Amino acid sequence: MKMSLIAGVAALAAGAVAVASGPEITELDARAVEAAPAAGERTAGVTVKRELVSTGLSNPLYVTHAPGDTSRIFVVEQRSGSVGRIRIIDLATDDLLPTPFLSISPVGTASEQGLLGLAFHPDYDNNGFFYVYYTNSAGATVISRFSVSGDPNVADAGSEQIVMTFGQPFANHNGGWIGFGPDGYLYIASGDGGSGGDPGNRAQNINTLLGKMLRIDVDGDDFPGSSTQNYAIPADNPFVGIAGRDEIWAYGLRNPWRNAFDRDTGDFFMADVGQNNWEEINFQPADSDGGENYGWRCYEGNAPFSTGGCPPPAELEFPFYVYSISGFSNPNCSITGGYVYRGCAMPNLQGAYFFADFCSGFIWSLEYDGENVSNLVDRTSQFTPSGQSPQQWISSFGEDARGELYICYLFSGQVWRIVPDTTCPEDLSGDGSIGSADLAILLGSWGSTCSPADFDGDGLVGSADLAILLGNWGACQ
Ligand SMILES: [Ca+2]
Ligand SMILES: [Ca+2]
Ligand SMILES: [Ca+2]
Ligand SMILES: [Ca+2]
Repeated sequence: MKMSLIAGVAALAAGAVAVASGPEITELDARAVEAAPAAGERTAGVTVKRELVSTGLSNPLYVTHAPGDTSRIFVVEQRSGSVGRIRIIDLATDDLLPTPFLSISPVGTASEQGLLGLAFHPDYDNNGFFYVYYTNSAGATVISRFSVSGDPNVADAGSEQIVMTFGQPFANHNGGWIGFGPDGYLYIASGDGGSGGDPGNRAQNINTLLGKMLRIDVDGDDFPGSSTQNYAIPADNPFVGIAGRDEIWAYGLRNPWRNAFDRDTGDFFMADVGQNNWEEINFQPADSDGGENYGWRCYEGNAPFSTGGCPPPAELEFPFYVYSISGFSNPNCSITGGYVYRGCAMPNLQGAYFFADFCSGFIWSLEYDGENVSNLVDRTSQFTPSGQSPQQWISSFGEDARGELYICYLFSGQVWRIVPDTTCPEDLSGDGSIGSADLAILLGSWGSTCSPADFDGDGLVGSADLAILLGNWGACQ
């Protein structure tokens, strides 16, 4: 009986889709859109909450996905003992697979050392290559390529090829984020080498790889005589042909802890951890030629830190957003950069850049268009159960293939998902009931692979979602 009902509903849907572009449906759709908040208030007006995805991880500090793979996310575990691991979560069930995708041992075990970054090759589907950033047992940075095995859920542990390695004078400020840009090149955040105050003045020194955003071409090898340098230099890197290391894309960074390209615009957001007073977010527009000096050790945020021998302020790129960590009982200590939301579940949240503070667990979002910050929202309470303190130790955000966002909590070993704060997800029009306006929206997105009308989360708007909507017809409960 139930099956025939669903089949009947599907047939109804198929018939309705044929007229989905007709005047009546279009009008309903337009009305539904008009009911949504105005563009300038969209992201600020959207409330979200978190949903537990997985627990029991060992110091999770990154979540990412393979290109186009909507079925899984990959979680980076910094270390358990001296073993750094990559774990897989099956998004159909949110189950954490018991067998790691990859284990790397030994990794450094002091301070901020361990497995810190992961990025899949843009052509992973065909070549099976992915890249990791870790500090080894000597504390040095290693960026390596591995390959997937015949089992898509297990990497070939023997496939390591070192791409690049460089020393780290101290155990902190290793950077560790890596990611492919829209240009197909691998970007690498290195950190200033550590201690405090950049005692070696490395971030401002264009002859060292520390304190930088690097940019390399992993598909070439400009160093055929070296087994530990397996990359090429993009010809348009800013220091090619002039003084300075050719790998450098931008400099003057202290410990850029989590960076992201806006997957829609290509703009680059770099969150740089401050020393004692200011946390900052830096911006690089998609059309940048690179070479920016983001100012560290000369400036912390917008405040002079140690300006001896520094270029004039006009030659520096200052952050577009800062917040204070100084002062008695200030709970904030260290920024954790996130992502510009471009997911499917919350269309009105498009364009909101999420970030957090590691120590306080505070979470904010804002919009930035390259000139102005708008719609800054402290979302901490949206992620905090009533009567509790904010959960601390946010080590990273992460993004799945659809653009939905995740939050990693380092010491509690948890990964959470950011989801719409609604008890009535079928009320697509937001008018408080489930009815014809919602049906029109669903039918208008029939077959879509990216829509809030995908209620069952299978990646497609279809008959199962229609059945859910019809089954809940009426007032939101
Ligand atoms: Ca080589
Ligand atoms: Ca050069
Ligand atoms: Ca409705
Ligand atoms: Ca669906």
